[in-house]
Amino acid sequence: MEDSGKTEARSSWTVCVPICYSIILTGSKGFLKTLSTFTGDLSQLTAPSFILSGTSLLEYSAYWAEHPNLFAQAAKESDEERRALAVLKWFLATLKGQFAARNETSGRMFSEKKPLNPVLGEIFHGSWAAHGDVGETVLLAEQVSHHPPIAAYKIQNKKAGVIYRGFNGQKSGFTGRTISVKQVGHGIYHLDQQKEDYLITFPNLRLEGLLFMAPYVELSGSSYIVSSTGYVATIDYSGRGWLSGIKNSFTATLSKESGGLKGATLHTISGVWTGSSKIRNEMTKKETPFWDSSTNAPRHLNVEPLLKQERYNSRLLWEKVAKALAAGDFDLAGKEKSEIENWQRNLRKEERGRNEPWVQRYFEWVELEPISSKLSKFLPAKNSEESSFSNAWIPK
Ligand code: HCR
Repeated sequence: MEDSGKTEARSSWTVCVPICYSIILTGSKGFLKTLSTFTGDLSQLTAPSFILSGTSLLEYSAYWAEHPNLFAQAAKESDEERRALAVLKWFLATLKGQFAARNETSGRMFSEKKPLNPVLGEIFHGSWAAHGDVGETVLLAEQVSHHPPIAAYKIQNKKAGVIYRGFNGQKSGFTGRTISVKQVGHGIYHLDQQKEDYLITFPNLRLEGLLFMAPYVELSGSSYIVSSTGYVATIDYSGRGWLSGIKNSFTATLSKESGGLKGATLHTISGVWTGSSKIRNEMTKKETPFWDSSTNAPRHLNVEPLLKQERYNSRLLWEKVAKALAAGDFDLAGKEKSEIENWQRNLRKEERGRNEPWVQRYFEWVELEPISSKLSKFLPAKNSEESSFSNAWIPK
């Protein structure tokens, strides 16, 4: 009996491996051709069916609060420096979800997938239940632009008096081997009681593994968290690098800006954002563990049942496409997707005919946003010049 099981297993491997590889190779040939003509708009990139995800990109805003206790922690700290460190820890803890978790859950071969491109006005609502002394955390995200794709979001923990709002788009280019993605937008983390704000900038990323049809994300460059109390956190990312780099490593420093000058480094945090990191107090030289992504699982996000959702809610909107993709019925997925796209195209046409452009429901575009423009002057010159921090999508 045992033997026949083995033979069966062996024969299914011998059949599956060449078939799987030929599917991948055939797919990859066309895909590589598509990549060579890539215009820079990721949402328009045609990817092979087996790397299509049934999740809308709008849902990614939930990664910001997968650790609700860290999201609310700064509000509980009694001094400014500890609050700045708490915000930095929360930010670092979001990275694994945002940039690596999908690879780990979907296996080696079918790693990062292409998310669904949200429609204009799409809404994603979710919440994390209260636990311990951490109150409920609520997320509201809206797709505020379709061309180019831009998502705006607000995450709030009323009990702690914490609100995070941000907006996010992407600019990308193909370098011949990788797709480089510059994240456009920024976030503001606000503490009600302390009346403090933290400007958060986003890291750039590279999509690697494209030639092997197993895309994964690597972060590069630096991102910053600038506080209205003068603390500045600089996070430097390095990918695997072909010499000695460790995958997903980073070094972050916290200093206090004074009189327009960057102060001495107070703390250095280093490690791997998908794993563990440690913090060194630069005054005492003492090192202690900081955060471990591999032992702190994200908390469950609650989303209203489909029956209660409105047409524009992500899960209901994409339900049929997601189901077809999950069942491997790519023709049906394509048909359902086209139906949504055509519906949207007609809506835009009608709006143009009536000369009544779409009005966003929960967010508005402001040309002069006092908080981020004030804080951005503490960013390193190159960074503050590159993007405008005075424009933002903010909650209405
Ligand atoms: C690049 C990406 C879409 C954008 C995703 C963003 C930048 C969106 C905002 C979130 O806050 C953070 C974030 C995390 C994701 O890692 C990043 C996605 C990774 C892949 C996806 C591409 C559009 C996928 C293309 C895959 C093709 C080439 C096969």
